[in-house]
Amino acid sequence: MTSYTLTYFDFAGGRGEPIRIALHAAGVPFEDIRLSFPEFSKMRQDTPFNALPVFEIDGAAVTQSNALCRYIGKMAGLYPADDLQALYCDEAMDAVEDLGHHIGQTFGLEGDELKAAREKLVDGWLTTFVKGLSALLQRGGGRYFADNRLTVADLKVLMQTRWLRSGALDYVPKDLVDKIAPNLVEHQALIEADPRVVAWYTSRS
Ligand SMILES: N[C@@H](CCC(=O)N[C@@H](CS)C(=O)NCC(=O)O)C(=O)O
Repeated sequence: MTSYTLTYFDFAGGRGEPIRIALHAAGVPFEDIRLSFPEFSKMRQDTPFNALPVFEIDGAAVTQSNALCRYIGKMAGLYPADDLQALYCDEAMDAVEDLGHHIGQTFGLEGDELKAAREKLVDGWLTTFVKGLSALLQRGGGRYFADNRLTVADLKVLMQTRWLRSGALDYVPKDLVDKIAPNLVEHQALIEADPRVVAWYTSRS
């Protein structure tokens, strides 16, 4: 039997969590390795791109979260078979990656520098991407990003919406998404209530 291991940080979000949920939805047993940031620092040079997630299939490492979402999404029935719907699914996932990249550029900043960078982000890329994702959701019919059903794109966007609304990002207003993209708030509730998502969190509790 093929063995699967996912190594990511110990929190329910980011690039790793959609992969965990999809693996669980696929009924694929996997070793869920969760690292603290100090633990990652010690082993980052041993990862292919000095980053997580790292997925291992029979011990062979594979990286890149969206590629992994597609691969496992296919196993779980969470990736569209139709090429156009697959394109829509990929587009939303890549937009989340770009948004994460812009937010990531403010990590490590402190004090006034952090404040200025985050405020610039809120007035710029963050608003652009939240509005853009909102428009993609609208194009998909308002409930899902692609294929009129749950796909890995919904899982990936859920992580981003949850993060932005959590208040965890200093100087990013918690209600930014609520104000400019209420359909993403409804989307968060819909995806969090999906039986496959609920089943993952039930399995963890
Ligand atoms: N393109 C990669 C990016 C991976 C990435 O940047 N991961 C972050 C965590 S979500 C990381 O490990 N960063 C390394 C660091 O901050 O040192 C992917 O999509 O998997």
